[in-house]
Amino acid sequence: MSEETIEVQGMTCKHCKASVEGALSGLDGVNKAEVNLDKNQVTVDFDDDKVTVQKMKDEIEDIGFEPK
Ligand code: 9UX
Repeated sequence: MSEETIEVQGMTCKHCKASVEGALSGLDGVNKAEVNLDKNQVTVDFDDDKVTVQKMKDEIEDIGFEPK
């Protein structure tokens, strides 16, 4: 398992938080995703044999937020 923190712009309310956490949690290989709204970050625990940071960023973009 690996842990990575991704900067994400555009998350302002608890529904944004839930959307990003839900989308990332739905990816195969993601164990846990937790958004910190104050910091504009999502911290993800994942299996790096199954999923990449790029794939997670693509997913965040697909649902309308801006990963950095
Ligand atoms: Mo809250 Mo987020 O009303 O795109 S869902 S701002």
